[in-house]
Amino acid sequence: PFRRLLATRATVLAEAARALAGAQVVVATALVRDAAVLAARRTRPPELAGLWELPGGRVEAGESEADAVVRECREELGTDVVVDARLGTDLRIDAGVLRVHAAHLADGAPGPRALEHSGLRWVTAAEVPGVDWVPADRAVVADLVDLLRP
Ligand code: DCP
Repeated sequence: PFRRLLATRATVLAEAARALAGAQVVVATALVRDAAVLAARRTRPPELAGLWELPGGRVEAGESEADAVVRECREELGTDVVVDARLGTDLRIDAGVLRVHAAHLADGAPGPRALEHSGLRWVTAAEVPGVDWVPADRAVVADLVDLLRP
């Protein structure tokens, strides 16, 4: 427990340092429904096209990470989500730092549609490791499996 506490504090400090350095934050959404998470197939850039991601995008100025998750899900999936807990730690990507947030569909919200992706699929815990994820998202596979386990 003590080593875990130290590791947790180191992670918090590293995140604070990156925030002070002004790294661009990109949010990704682990949208969960019926013990499955939504994977979305990217269309760009060429090196990521065809690979699957947790949908999301850049946090804009004056926006919280949760606001950005809600906005990106409206833009990309045409639906309303409620943001739950952070999942995993900061992931370094070329664009800055990627932070995953778990979420669920808001009451009465329509099912997601691929408005900006070339496909959507609901993935169970058993299927998560076999998905052809974009490199950054592959790092949260274990956390996704834990999240989806009953
Ligand atoms: N990214 C990722 N994994 C995700 C989501 C995003 O690795 N689950 C990466 C891919 C991009 C960067 O983050 O390099 C930004 O993502 P998007 O292109 O989806 O974000 P935006 O649409 O906000 O950016 P822009 O319109 O500027 O391309």
